[in-house]
Amino acid sequence: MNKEEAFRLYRQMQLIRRFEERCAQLYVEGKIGGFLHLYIGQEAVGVGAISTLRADDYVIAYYRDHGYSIARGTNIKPLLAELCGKATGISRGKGGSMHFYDVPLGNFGGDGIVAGHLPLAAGMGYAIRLRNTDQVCLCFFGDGAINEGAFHEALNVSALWNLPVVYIIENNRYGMGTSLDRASSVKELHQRGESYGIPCYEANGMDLQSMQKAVAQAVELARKEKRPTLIEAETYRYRGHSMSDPGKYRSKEEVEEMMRHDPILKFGKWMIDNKLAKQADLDTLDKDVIAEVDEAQKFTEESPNPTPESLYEDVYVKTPYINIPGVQKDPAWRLAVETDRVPESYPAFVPKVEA
Ligand SMILES: Cc1ncc(C[n+]2csc(CCOP(=O)(O)OP(=O)(O)O)c2C)c(N)n1
Ligand SMILES: [Mg+2]
Repeated sequence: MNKEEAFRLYRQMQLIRRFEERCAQLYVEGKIGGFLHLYIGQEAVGVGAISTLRADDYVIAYYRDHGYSIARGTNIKPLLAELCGKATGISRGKGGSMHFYDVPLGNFGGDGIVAGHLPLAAGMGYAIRLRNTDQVCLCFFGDGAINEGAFHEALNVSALWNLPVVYIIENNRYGMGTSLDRASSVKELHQRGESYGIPCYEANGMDLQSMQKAVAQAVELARKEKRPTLIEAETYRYRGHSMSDPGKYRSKEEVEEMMRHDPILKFGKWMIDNKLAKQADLDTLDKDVIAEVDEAQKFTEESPNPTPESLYEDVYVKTPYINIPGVQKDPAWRLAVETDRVPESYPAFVPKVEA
């Protein structure tokens, strides 16, 4: 790895860390509502994996999704604005923490249903086959997803139809609060791929280069031979499952021990040992990253809230079918009824509008 690439990846990991720390602060201040799942501790998985992709490849992920967007190159301004429910957010303030999307960058977002997006990843792999391109889809999920039926269905069909999808388990040892030891009969999670005849690799998710090596092999296999792969990345989350989790299911000592293997410190040390950087360079970079997060916060604070009208936009169920008592009195609803287009195939429906 050359110096420029090392700095680029180090910066991405550090930006994720500082972004997430700021999110935690804004959540405590009541500026971020809803769920908030932080990626602190797991940065090397997303950054290492995504660094092996081409610009036209696809990413799809679960709800702990902030890191992938940053690694894919989305500016953090619309990301922070999304978390604060602002109209300038990446999903117009309506998705929040679990739904960062950036389709022009090939990022098909985070999904709140555990394993719900694995069949979607298989579908994306199928679309690649139909179009006959050599793109690849990376699909990230937690260790909690591997006992869901959707995991098995997606892996089976991916093997059967030769779909170019790389499935990456982020094994951080816990689901919401249940340890993997209590939830999984097989502890070596990558072995699950063997039941479907899928090549499987293990990677150290606390080590950026270990991630790159494993995912690069899998991406090559997907691109050249249209074969799926299952990768298990061993990692750890430092914070609770979400902001409301006091983390009573694990000891302080365990968390402290894992923090000694911090992926950012490890990669920084590697850069210094290999004369790619001095500590002072990394300190300057950190200041620069914090300034970028400050800017994003300023942008967010100055951004408008979504308008009431926008409640009726971006929804599948067209407005006449939204049946909220008294909604007809809302001028925004009336406007939406006048302008919204209901597909002709829908049964005729005349909303009752009170005079
Ligand atoms: C189908 C389904 N079941 C249950 C939940 C509730 N739930 C949300 S996150 C979670 C734990 C998932 O843990 P894991 O996959 O290991 O991801 P991690 O949070 O550790 O990154 C559960 C059970 C859900 N969102 N979807
Ligand atoms: Mg987990």
